[in-house]
Amino acid sequence: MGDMGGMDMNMLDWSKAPQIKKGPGVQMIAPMPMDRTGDPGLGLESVGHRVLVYKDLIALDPNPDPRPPDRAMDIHLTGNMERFIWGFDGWKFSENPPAYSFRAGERVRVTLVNDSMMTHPIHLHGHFFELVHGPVGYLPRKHTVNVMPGGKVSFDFTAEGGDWAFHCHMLYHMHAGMFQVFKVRPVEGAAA
Ligand SMILES: [Cu+2]
Repeated sequence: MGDMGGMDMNMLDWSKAPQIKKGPGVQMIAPMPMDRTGDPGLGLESVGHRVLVYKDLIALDPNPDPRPPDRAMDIHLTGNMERFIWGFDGWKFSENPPAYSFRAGERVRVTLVNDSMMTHPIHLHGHFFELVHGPVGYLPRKHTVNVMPGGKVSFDFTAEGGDWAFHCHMLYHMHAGMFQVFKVRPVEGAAA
């Protein structure tokens, strides 16, 4: 019990991510999330042939908005495998979390941190975003990105006005709560 308690303490250090809502929907918080975009996917580590990885990608066309980000934010991919709860920052969508808010036209760097032991393909509607690696001006553009267990992925995007679904593309994770809204408003209505 003492040992287990110690392990739980180590895997659930809330100070690593103060924005996460505490509760049963969070089983662990990655103690040292790493950029794993150069790693082969799970199960492809020792297949005996070359495996393409995100770090191999380069955009064919110049990026349409090469501005550096105005601000940066982290979003944690959280879950509890035993209770089959999935979410973002400790919230299931059915708990009505506050939407992630943006101003139209702003350029934001989002870092996804995977606090679970599964890969999650995270999908944003209405946008292409640029993974933050590769030659400047030719960053790879995606609308979905796999985030490996204990991994983190950063992307930059230019917010387009509207309410946009943001969710894990494993639909049973989405239905279990891993869904949110990117709410993008004109500058005048930014406080709305
Ligand atoms: Cu998922």
